This record gives sequence, C-alpha cells and structure tokens, in this order.
Amino acid sequence: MIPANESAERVVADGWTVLRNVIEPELVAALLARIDSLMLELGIPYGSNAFLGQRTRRIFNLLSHDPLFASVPLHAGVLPVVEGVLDRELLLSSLTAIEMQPGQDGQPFHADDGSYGLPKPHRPFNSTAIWALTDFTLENGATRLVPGSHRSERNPQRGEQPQSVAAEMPAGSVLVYHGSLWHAGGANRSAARRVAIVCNYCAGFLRQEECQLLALSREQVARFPPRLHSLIGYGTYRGLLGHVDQRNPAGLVDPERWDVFERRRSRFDRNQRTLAQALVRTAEGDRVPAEQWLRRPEIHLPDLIAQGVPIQLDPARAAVDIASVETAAKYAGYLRREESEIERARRDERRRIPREFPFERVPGLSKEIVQRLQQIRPDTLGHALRIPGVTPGAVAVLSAYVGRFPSPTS
Ligand SMILES: O=C(O)CCC(=O)C(=O)O
Repeated sequence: MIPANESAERVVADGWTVLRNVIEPELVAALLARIDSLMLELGIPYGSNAFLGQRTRRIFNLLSHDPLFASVPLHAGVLPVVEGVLDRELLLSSLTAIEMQPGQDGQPFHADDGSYGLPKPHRPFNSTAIWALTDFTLENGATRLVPGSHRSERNPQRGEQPQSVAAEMPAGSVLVYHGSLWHAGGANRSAARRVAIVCNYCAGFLRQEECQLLALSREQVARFPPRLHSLIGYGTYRGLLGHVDQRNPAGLVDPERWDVFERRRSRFDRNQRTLAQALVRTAEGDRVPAEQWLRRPEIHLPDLIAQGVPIQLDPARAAVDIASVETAAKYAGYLRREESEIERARRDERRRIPREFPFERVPGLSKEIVQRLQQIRPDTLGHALRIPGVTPGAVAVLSAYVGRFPSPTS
C-alpha cells in the first residue's frame, strides 16, 4: 500500500489520487446493502435538478441513519490521507450516498470549495473522498476530473465542458481529490447503476456543508468513537474556534453520560415488565395488576413499593426513575394514541400518488403548491413532503384525496 503521506502529496500536487482496493469487501457489501434498504425505507426520490441528477438518488446525513456509516469518515486507509491534505483538525463536511441509475446525464462541472468564494488558487482547505461501492467505469459514469484545474484561478462556468478524464476504479477503491479540482459525476450510459459514498471533509476553521451539530442528536453522537465527535464538530480548532464557555465541547458528548442513560433505560424497561406482572391489593381488598392501579391519579409508585412490588431504583437517581415509570404508566393511553398517529404518518410516507394524479382538483391547495406538485410529480406522499414549499398541511389535505381520484393510467 502507498504510504498515506505520499498519497496526500499526490492530491496536493496532481489534484487527486485513487486508493485502489483500500476498503474491505465485507464493508463494501454491508454499506451497499444498508444503502439499498434505506432507499426503500426512506422513499428516496430522484434529484430535482441537473446537479442532483434526475436519475440519481441521494441519502444525505448518512450518520443519522445507521452507526455503520461511522466507518466511512474514520476509515484507516483513507482518513490519514485526507489529514495529510488538510490537517488533523479537519471536519467532516458532509456524508452522502449516491446511486446513479442508467440514463443519468453528466453532472455540471464544479469545485467543492466553490461556495467559499475565496481567491484561487489556494492550498486545499476542502478535500473529498468518493468511495466506489460498485465498479466505476467510463460507461457507468465514473467521476470526471479536469487535470490541473485545482491550480486554476476560477471555478468552472455554468455549462462549461472542459477536457476531462474518468476516474475508473474497481469497487472498494476511493478517489481522494483537492477541493478546488473541477469534477463532475459522469453520464451513466451502461445498463447498471453506479453507487458511491461521497465523504467530504473541510478544514477545521470552515463551516461544514451539513449542519451536523443539529443533524445528529447528542445520543447518536455519544455512541460514536471520540475521533468522530471531533470530526462532526464537537471540538475546537487551535484550541479556540468552537469553544463553549472556554471549554472544548468534546467533553459535552460524554460516553459515560450515555452509559448512565443506557442503565437508566434498562431499569425503566425492567420496571415496566414488573408492573405488568405484579398484583397489588386495593383498599377494598381486591387484587389488581400493579400497572392498572398506578393509573389512578391518587396512587404513586412508592405506594406500590410499600406493598412489596420489586421496583428497581438507583439510589442516586431514584426521583428520576420514579418519575419516568409513573409518567409512562399514567400516560399509557395517550402514548398509545400518539404511537398510532406516528404509525399513520409512516404509512403516509410510503403511500403512492398515481402518476397522473389531478393535483389541481384537490380543494384547498394553493396555486403555487399545485404548480410545484405538477412540475415534480412526487410518487409518494413522503416525497411530496420533501418538496420545498409544499407544507405538511398541504400533504395532509392531499392524503385525504389520494385514493379518491382514480388516475386515467393507473
Ligand atoms: O458522483 C460523482 O461522481 C461526483 C458527485 C459530486 O461531485 C457531487 O455531487 O458534488
């Protein structure tokens, strides 16, 4: 294997390098399988413009969907190369799966650091690793690269078609390039799809493309290895940028705290089971399930404990334990109703909209929303909900009419 510093030097000098067969085949297979299942679960639509690709589906913010994806930004065969291009204080800028179907046209050429708007050329402060999860070939749209363009004084113009080469590589390889390099997804003229993960890193002093401090919950982050905490943004750059009350925010995603939370959750689950099984004696002398008795407003958990129901409490956190078990019991009915609401929303997410559905006949939708829907023709209610400008209220109205108007072709 080529040493990481040599690969990094090639990225800085030549604009890119390909790390051939650097990813374990088992990891490639696992990532591919999870991306496929997420595409279905999330009802991912095709892109809505030439840049995103109208025959291309993307899953953004991958870390939020499965901890499996943590292995991508941290991979020992790739991260040291990018650290050599930027430095060890780099950040993960975005993490996206891209599935390009046959028939996808070539993407417009661009440079990933184009949005920062600084005079060019400059040293790399952005660097991207494109993981090939299927072979990348000339026919199926291997990324096009413009040699020398990382030294250009400008970004490509809209529609510009410079001379380029295709980054052909077998599945399990990774293309790493300089953020100023002009590049584009190629056209897929083959009969098979091309699948990739695009892992974009930036220097620690820059704003990330995805706002990960909000896109990932603290609980999700706490499960990741500490190195990933700092890549996500829980850290400081040169000990200053990003501090919280002069503390490094890394300490705020504390796996030990997460452990405390996990232990509390397992006590909670055990106590729920105990309440479902135990019987208690009422004032009238009847024996009733503890769970049912606790639903009475005047009954509290310590009353049941006094009757010998074996509830487990952490002495240091007894008040929190008691409050959570009591709240769950007293609001069980309400929670069940909420769950069925959530289930309904999930079903709606996948509910299909017939191809020629007459959006203009749905009463109460604004002209603008009807136009957006007619332009984009979402195939599910979930897809409709993700169209900018289409409100949840409009989708709720739509859901009431989706089964009502038969489409001429369906
Ligand atoms: O899919 C590719 O090969 C490149 C994708 C890309 O550059 C992008 O979406 O920004």
